[in-house]
Amino acid sequence: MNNLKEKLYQKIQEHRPRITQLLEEHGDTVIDNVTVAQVIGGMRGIKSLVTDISYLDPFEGIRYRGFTLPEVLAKLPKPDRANMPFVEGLYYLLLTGEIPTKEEVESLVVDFKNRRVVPRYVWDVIDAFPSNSHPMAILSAAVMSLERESHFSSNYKNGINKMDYWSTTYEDATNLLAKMPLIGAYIYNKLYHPEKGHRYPDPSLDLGGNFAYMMGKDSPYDDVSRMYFIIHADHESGNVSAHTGHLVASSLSDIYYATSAMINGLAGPLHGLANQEVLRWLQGLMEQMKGEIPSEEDLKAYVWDTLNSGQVIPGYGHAVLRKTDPRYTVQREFCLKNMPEDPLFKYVDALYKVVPDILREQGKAKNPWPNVDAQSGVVQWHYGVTQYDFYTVLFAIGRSFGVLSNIIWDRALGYPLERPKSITTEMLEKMVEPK
Ligand code: AMX
Repeated sequence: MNNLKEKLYQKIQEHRPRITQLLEEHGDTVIDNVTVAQVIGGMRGIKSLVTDISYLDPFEGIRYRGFTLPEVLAKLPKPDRANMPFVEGLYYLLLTGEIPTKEEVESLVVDFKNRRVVPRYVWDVIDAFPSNSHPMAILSAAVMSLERESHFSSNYKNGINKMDYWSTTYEDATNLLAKMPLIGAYIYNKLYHPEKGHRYPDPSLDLGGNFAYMMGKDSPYDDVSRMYFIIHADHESGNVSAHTGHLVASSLSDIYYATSAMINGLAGPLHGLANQEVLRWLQGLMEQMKGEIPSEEDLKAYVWDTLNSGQVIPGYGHAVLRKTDPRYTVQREFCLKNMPEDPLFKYVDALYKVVPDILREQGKAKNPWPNVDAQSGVVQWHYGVTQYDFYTVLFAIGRSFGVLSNIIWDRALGYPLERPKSITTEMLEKMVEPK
């Protein structure tokens, strides 16, 4: 076992009795009530999932294993001359709850490199897609094609012990995470730069650095990649992508099935696709302005036009958050430091000053503040990734770290098949009838 897997095993052994004790001593204790509005309204806020990987406070935003994003970015070891940490170190943190030393991360970086060879048939699957396919559809299929590599599935067929499910799941998850950036870069080059061809990985580089290299991007795009993958990694368990991954894996489908499914959920415009929607919306504004700098009145009119035509303002609002998303803030600070004069960034910043008031005045959105997606595309655009269909692929690579860490722990703690109860509308009506 490598040092991360050993440490993880130790943490699993320590954690298992806590779940057993909760179930045995408090299995019938009520911790939440459910309202009609929650049942009809997408189960908002019902406490019905457990995860220790991350927690989303409505006012503070996400914490990974108790650490805020600025703390994660400050504490995790960084490659030499980089300003953003190793993504591999984040995986260590998500799985164990501990900040790794630089030596521990460097050994994990080597492990990731050893796992990143992508079988030839995956490139064939990607190449078979028409060039006008959405990159998320291609990514999902590419991940799915790797299913035949699953150690969990082959061991399950041979009657593996339940207590060891986590171990083969760890192998599958780490193998897939090491390959995902290569698959993402291959899709990017195939769709948008077929003339340049495929770049082979650089054995000297960490995950983020190699992704930038394979995308054909110079520094600081390596740091952009590290930042991007880290801030998108997890947002507790109830969001569509994380929940889908957990749900599918709960039937003991292996992580290839579960990851492909979570990618499909992320591809919706209310979730991961919102970052491409933001760019499309900003472009619309820029076209309308014909190169002129918009006044505050122009911006307000554009926002109201969008709302009055029955559309949402992309990049604003959130199902749980009730403040500006710290993932927005991390990227804003990156922009202020590295690209303050970028025209799109200036638009985004100017909109930040008018959108929240307008959403409050309209009175529908429970959260008028920007979410992660209001900034993400702008950073990518600045560094030449202008094909905004691709942005959700970057989100998916990052999100896989959280989803897969969760699934490894689900297996370790023996969480069962997910099976909530549904009822009919008539039953609901009867339940609320005055007695
Ligand atoms: N612009 C306009 N209206 C908005 C809005 C926005 N940004 N956010 C919410 N609303 C509206 C909803 O459409 C809903 O209207 P309805 O009553 O007519 O159906 C009403 O406000 C109440 O919605 P809510 O409870 O505040 O939000 P929600 O939990 O139902 O949905 C979200 C959350 C993110 C889907 C929603 O805010 C939205 O559509 N935002 C724009 C898309 C976006 O940025 N998505 C990215 C989210 C982050 C992520 O997952 N990547």
